[in-house]
This record gives sequence, structure tokens and C-alpha cells, in this order.
Amino acid sequence: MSKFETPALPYEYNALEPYIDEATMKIHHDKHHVAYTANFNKALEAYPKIAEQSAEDILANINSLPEEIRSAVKNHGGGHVHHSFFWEIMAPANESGQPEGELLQAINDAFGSPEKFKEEFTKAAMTVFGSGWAWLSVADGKLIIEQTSKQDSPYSLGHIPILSIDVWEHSYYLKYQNRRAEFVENFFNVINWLKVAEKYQATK
Ligand code: MN3
Repeated sequence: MSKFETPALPYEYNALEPYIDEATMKIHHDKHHVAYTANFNKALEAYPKIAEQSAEDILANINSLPEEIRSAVKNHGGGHVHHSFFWEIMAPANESGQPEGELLQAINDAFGSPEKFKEEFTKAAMTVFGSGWAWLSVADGKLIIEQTSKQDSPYSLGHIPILSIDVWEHSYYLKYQNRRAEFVENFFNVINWLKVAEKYQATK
């Protein structure tokens, strides 16, 4: 039985145009994400008890997993969770909003201003070497920017992510080729700040 499912995108494949193109979204969601989910389920096939937990909890307890499935769960469970999260924190540019209220306050406290935050988050996204992610996470009640390699997860560090950017080449190569900087700059147009604020509130 497959417990985990790839959630449908909360918008059309072309909804993030012109910043993220339809072809990339189709391949990224329908091929990459679907494969992560399938392989995550496969890794857990012989461990139905573990599969009863939420995927986030499984990643949070990665070190207590049986060694024979630990890498597979880290890679594919991470891939499943991180992509489910990534689709949620994006929205069409005209619905993207901006940081407000308590989230804005927390960003100002941690980074000085939304502009400073953008600078630091961009730097983190640009300096992930090879495949990985940059994150805005809550750690010990404070906002931090962090990077993870491949599908290593903030959840495994005890952190709660509220925003991410996927800087694996598969997330931008069709449209941007090697121009990661342009992709990262454009990503800021499609951040779903309402959803990020919701995720931030849920950490309290
Ligand atoms: Mn990806």
C-alpha cells in the first residue's frame, strides 16, 4: 500500500509564468516529485509502522530509522516532503503578497529589513554547491536562513521551514540554463507570502 501521495499543484502548471515556465513545472512535479514519492513509499514498504507517522516526523527522526532504509528515506522522503512544501509556498505573481504583521516583524528582527532578508536568502541560494535547497526556517523560535545539500532536510535538524527555494538544476535549467541568479531573482515574484505567514504562525 502506498501511504504517501504527490499532492496536485495548488495552481495551473503555467500559473507561475513568466518566472517559472510551464514545461519546468510539468517535469518537476509530474516526473521528479512523483518519482520521489514512489521511491519513498517503496523504501517504507517493509516498515508499515514507520509509515504511520507523518513524512515530516519520519525525517525529524531520520537517525532512528533502520540503517537499510535510512539513505533511501533521506533522499526520497526528503524529496517528497520538500517538493510538497515548495509548491505550497509559491503562488501566481498577482497573488504573491508580501511579508506583513508578525512575520514582517520577525524578518526585521532577524535580518533588519525585507530587503536585507532578500539579499541574504539570495546569497544562500546562490552558494548552495551543486544540488540542494535554501530555506527560511524557525530554529529555537528565531528565523534563520540555512542551506541543505541534495534532499537533506531542516526537519532532521529540528528546524521548521517556512520558505524554500529548490536550486537543483532541474528546477530552472530548461528556462534559465546555468543562470541560477536570474532564477533566484525571479523566484521572489512568486513567493506565496500568505502561506509563509501561515507556516510561521503554526510554529508558535
Ligand atoms: Mn526539485
